[in-house]
Amino acid sequence: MNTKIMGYNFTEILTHFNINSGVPEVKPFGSGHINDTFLVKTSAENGRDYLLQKINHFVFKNIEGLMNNMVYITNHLKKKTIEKGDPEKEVLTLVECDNGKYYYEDKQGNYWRMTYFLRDTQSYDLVTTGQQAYQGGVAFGRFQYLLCDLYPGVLVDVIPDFLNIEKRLNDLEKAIENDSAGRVKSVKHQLEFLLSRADVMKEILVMGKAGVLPLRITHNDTKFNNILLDKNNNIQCVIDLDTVMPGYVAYDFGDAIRSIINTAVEDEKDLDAIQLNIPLFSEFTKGYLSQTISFLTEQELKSLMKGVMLLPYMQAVRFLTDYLEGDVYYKIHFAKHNLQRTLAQIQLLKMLELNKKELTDIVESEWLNLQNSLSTEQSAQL
Ligand code: ADP
Ligand code: GN1
Ligand code: MG
Repeated sequence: MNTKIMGYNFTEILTHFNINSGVPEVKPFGSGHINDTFLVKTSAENGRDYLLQKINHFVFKNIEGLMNNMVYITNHLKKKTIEKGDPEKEVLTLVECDNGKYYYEDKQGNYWRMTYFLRDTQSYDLVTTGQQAYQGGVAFGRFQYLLCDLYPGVLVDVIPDFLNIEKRLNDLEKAIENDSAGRVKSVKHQLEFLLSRADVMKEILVMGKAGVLPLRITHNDTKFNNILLDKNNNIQCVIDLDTVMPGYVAYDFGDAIRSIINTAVEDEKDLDAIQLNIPLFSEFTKGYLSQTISFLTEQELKSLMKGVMLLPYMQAVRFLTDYLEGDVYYKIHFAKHNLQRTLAQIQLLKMLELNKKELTDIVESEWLNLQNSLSTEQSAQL
């Protein structure tokens, strides 16, 4: 077994998880920006494979709270899935450790957790087909639906104010003031662009604080690569549950659209390649509303487009803050990676601003279509 990758002693780490692994092969996996993920391929006959993750405890300061959330959520989802589906395929399964917990702290103070690896699944950084987009909508809509009977306060706020734009803008202001990496003067235009939109981007927060939008349990990291599709490109499982906590539905809708509607990747260098794939927007919306129509309020429906504008904006603010702070939060793969990510998100926002009316009309018409077909179904049953 390749016991040492990146300096971690996997032989030791794996002994603490309740698995029958034979002599496993461990290799880095996935393209996330925060945690370190490894595929553990076992040599046991017909053995299960596992996904081992080192949780980034600089980002997630309350590991116990985070893991309690994850256990709570996966148990709830499994209970809800058991009647009609296969909980082991459709919901992440955590592996217990020899300390009775679902995470292990190694001697270096790193935190590890493990889930069953879901075979024959695929995650995508870029969405290309209407079916994928529709299934993404079903996945995140159903996720919210299955959790909407829970009181949001049962979960710990794993990162307080995670998607609070006011807080993110304050962080940006502090980064400008400190200018610790000496980069502020090189991003004057980007700062102007972002700061000029600060007020309008606070609308969801204002509506939430006023009680117009209900707090629900939301995923809060609905990038498309946080769902697994099966061989036929149908939804199998929503993953990356670290940030599941109280939030507004528009956050999940907006962040998913951010990764679906863009014809290019999140950090695209060629800004002309960043165009909108509007048919994918319609498909995602159709799938999302099909699962959420039973509980979404009218105000929540109206807030969805605000989320579509807010999430690329917030991401640009976060990437730029990290760039100004000297790249301390997101993993980067080259020197100006956070700047390139910022530019790409700003470009995406510009495209969304140009097409806002068309997108707003689509949300409305998909909603009406769905309501019409539901009432036709109901009258046919009478
Ligand atoms: P990160 O926080 O680093 O984004 P994720 O939990 O999203 O970590 O996992 C990274 C990648 O690993 C995912 O995009 C997906 O491709 C893959 N993955 C995660 N969990 C599983 C699983 N249980 N089975 C199969 N693949 C998985
Ligand atoms: C991070 O871990 P990953 O790559 O799924 C980040 C998200 C951002 C995303 C941008 C805890 O998600 O909030 O939207 O990068 N996660 C955290 O790609 O900050
Ligand atoms: Mg992820």
